[in-house]
Amino acid sequence: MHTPTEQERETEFQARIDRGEMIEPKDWMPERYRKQLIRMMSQHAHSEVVGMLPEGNWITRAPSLRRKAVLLAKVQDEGGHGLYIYCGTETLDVSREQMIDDLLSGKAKYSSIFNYPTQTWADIGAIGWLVDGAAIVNQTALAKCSYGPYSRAMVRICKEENFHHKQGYEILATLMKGTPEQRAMAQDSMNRWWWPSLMMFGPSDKDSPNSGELMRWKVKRHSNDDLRQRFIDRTVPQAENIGLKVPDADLKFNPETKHYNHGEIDWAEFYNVIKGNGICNRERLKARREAHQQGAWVREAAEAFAAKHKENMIAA
Ligand code: FAQ
Repeated sequence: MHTPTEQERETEFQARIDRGEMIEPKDWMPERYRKQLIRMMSQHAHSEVVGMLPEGNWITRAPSLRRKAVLLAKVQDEGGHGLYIYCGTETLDVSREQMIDDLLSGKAKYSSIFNYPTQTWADIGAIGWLVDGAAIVNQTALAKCSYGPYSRAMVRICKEENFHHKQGYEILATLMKGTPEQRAMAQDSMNRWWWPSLMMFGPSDKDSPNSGELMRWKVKRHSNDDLRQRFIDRTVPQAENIGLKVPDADLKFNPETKHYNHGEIDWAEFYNVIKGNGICNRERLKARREAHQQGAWVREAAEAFAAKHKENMIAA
């Protein structure tokens, strides 16, 4: 019987992708596909977990019991998303320990957006509305990606992100109906979070080294710039609806393309943040390292419990 060569396997793999078939953990896949997915999915999981920090910062200061309950639920959801995506990544034969080590050593990235500080309550609104809004646009596309476990994780996560998005918008809409100080606080928050939210979609297409490969394998279904444009087009009318001004002097609706033209993104700022030099990079990693150390006893206890359980099973 003919044993397929590496080349033949890759050709068949690409044909499966082109036919729109889903790739599952036990299927053959090129090593590069596996590596790219581990990189992207683990970074995504890290983003969810590190993303709990800026919002967690406001749980004790939420302005009412209702706001506090909603924020607590949201932050817990993000932790759950992280665990869910870590599990999905483990199906690619990488251990949780390895992924966490890569985060804590600074080898693996997490989203640039979580290196900005939450200075006011309005920032909690901006994160829900803009950051979760951007995440939804990106993740709705990823829900149609070629890797089964990632695609299915995204379907569930997007449902929860929609709730996050609405609660964020409601916070800002409420502030915009408030006193002049509250309106100013909401606008200030919009001014600080708008551009970093656009950067969440990654570098412009011409400078995105991974996009070509990821799009050929249908991991990415749309380019960074296309998703960014989709986010802008749906978010600008929402801002106008509650009286917020988008901080972009060049923003203008183009009736021919039916899209908003927008100003130049400060890519120097983006690269500075992803290199580790943003306002909160060091603080975020320090918090994660401490949390990991403080959680050591939980991991040890869980392992001891699992070992005991196994012993009992064997004895029975
Ligand atoms: N931040 O070649 P590309 C959320 C890196 S979830 C940091 O275009 P790619 C929920 C990129 O890794 C938010 N690094 O890369 C929530 C690469 O470096 P590498 C997270 C970035 O992978 C809400 C290099 O630049 N979502 O927010 C960023 O094709 C509220 C070249 O870039 C995901 O991770 C960035 N923004 O496209 C939680 C979604 N952009 O790895 C709490 C999954 C680029 O080669 C509260 N990921 N880089 O060293 C993706 O869709 C893609 O990975 C992109 C980047 C679009 C982020």
